[in-house]
Amino acid sequence: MQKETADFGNDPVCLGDSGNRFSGAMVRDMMRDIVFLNVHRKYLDYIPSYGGFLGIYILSAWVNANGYTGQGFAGTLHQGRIIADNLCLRKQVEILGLYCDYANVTENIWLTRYVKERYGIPVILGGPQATSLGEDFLRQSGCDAIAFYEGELTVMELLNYFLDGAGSLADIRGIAYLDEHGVFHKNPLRGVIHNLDAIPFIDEDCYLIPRQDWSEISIITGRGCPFRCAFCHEGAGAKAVRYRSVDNVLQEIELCLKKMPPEQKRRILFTDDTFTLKPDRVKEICAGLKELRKTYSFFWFCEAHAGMLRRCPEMIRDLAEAGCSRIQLGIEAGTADVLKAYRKNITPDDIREVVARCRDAGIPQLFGNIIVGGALFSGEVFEEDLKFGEEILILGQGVLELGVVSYWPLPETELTRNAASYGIRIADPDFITTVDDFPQTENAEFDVWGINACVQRMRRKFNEVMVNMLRNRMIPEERMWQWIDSCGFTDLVSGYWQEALKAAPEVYAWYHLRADNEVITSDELSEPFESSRPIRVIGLNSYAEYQGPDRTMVLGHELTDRERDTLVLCTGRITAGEIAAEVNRRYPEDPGDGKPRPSVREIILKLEKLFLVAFARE
Ligand code: B12
Ligand code: SF4
Repeated sequence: MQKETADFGNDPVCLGDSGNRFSGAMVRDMMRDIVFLNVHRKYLDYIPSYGGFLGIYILSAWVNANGYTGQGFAGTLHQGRIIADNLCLRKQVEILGLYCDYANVTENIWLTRYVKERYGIPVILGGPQATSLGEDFLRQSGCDAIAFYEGELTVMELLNYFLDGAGSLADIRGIAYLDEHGVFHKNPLRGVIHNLDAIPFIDEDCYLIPRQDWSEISIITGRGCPFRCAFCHEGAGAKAVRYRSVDNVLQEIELCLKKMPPEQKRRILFTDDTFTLKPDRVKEICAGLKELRKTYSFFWFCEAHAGMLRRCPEMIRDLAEAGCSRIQLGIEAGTADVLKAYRKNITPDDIREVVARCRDAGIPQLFGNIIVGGALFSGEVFEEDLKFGEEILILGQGVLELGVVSYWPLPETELTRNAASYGIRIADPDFITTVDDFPQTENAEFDVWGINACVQRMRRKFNEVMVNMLRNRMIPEERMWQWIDSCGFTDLVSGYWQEALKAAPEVYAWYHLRADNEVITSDELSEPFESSRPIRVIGLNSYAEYQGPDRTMVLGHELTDRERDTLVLCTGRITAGEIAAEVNRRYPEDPGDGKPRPSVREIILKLEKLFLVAFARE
């Protein structure tokens, strides 16, 4: 029962600030048995929104379908605290259920203590990180029970116990708790749910705060993973793979599509680790998505195992034909030895082939991470990874982007358990020093700062490779058109390529002006070259620096004085013929240094090749 209460009648309680700030008044005014919170501190001015936080909403849907009422909320710890106050003061919740992953253990300890001390309601906790928590966590937080692995069945028994006094904690499988004498108990685990179709769909009632944005939905079509990757939580606690039926998945998608406002770009994210495990099933889902795309426009994204795509390349075609916009691929490393140590069941050649095949099939975006500071990491491995990353970026021709992450030693994984045999020393077992921004491992060659420097170097290098690809026209024109429409970037340009385009402003401006129909290329001129009006596409006051005779730097290009003056005259106000006359008037003499002197026409074409100049469309 709640210890402190306050009677606020039916008026909404606003414990937060007004305006755009988060306010408890947004919480639906109703009673519910359990509220699931997935909260993280807002670190680095960022909070992830991708992925749907399905666990807490699926649990809500499950309890709602089974005689209790439950709702979920994902956000910041601060918001979670406001919600807890709001609900507890108004007696609108009986139990709090917290989601815990590697990144929010201390937050959950704090929140549990806060709620227990102030309001005394039961607090239970589950989620991927729960498996590694036990007695210490229970004592530190005052949490009433930790639930391991899948939560649906366990949560029902916990609700029966806490709300209706039915059964006893000792009989609930898959939990740990302290009994009334403070003695720790860990009960036997329970089996997994086999019939995933029995799990109801998430609907509006599952949201504590009515969902404003229906433009993006996440769907998970199966659970478990047959692989045993040495760094992965799933790999460690691998569960039998189970699938929802294709009909069940498509039915949920269609229901969501109906809710999603057609004027917004609709996105569907498949969050399964194992979406591409069964080619026939992928084919069926793709056929269903193709059918749905006849009625609804939407983008969709999925995760894929490179080994599966390599073995069954027809899946890539199926995904592409069904309009898959982005595939997240487990790349992780660029050497066979490291991939083997990770038990990825793939080779660098598999990755190369999959990247090329996805590119050729027309998948617009591929994403993969390279892990720095993981298994067998050394200076040599780092150099190999750099080379491999550069190679596949070039191979991808703009389709692929690579994230660079430092290795996170997730608990219970093979790599964490046997870190030393992979050459890893875990620098901070308590995970205090990172908010997703700082390495947690060291090895014989690098301390954490050395690993940090490697992460930075690799990120810079990949950005540099991408910028060079843009400047050297290594991205097919059609892709550039897909990326840049007349209003700016389209949805089809990924974040890292956007960054690269920002670092090559002349390339962006050149394509943007062309997309806007303002300029054309020299190949498209219908009039004689001399009558064209060359026009520069970037501002000299931002990007040109005079460094002395015959050396003016423009975006990394060194221009001679004739080239520089030509660029200055390219404003679209005078023709190429007039520019040539003026430049030749200023530089009548051949310097006689024995080098062939380019004509002004050649200079203009060179400036065009460097993306500095285009031609005004009359
Ligand atoms: C989509 C996704 C994301 C999304 C959405 C996150 C989310 N929480 O849903 C985003 C991109 C935000 C994300 C971020 C991170 N993720 Co992530 N993510 C996933 C992914 C691929 C799918 C999640 C999902 O939808 N699962 C399906 C649902 C049904 O399962 P569930 O959420 O685990 O919930 C079930 C149980 O855990 C339990 N349960 C959950 N909560 C509760 C609460 C109570 C009270 C009870 C009783 C039970 C219970 O019951 C649920 C139903 O059975 C998983 C892999 C996976 N297969 O789960 C990784 C995974 C959860 N992510 C992981 C990690 C490490 C992270 C990050 C910490 C890493 C990082 N640096 O980015 C961040 C966390 C940042 C943050 N602030 O949230 C790890 C977690 C490992 C661990 N020990 O913590 C996983 C398991 C990946 C892996 N294989 O290693 N992730
Ligand atoms: S990394 Fe992916 S494939 Fe490997 S065990 Fe984890 S979920 Fe499975």
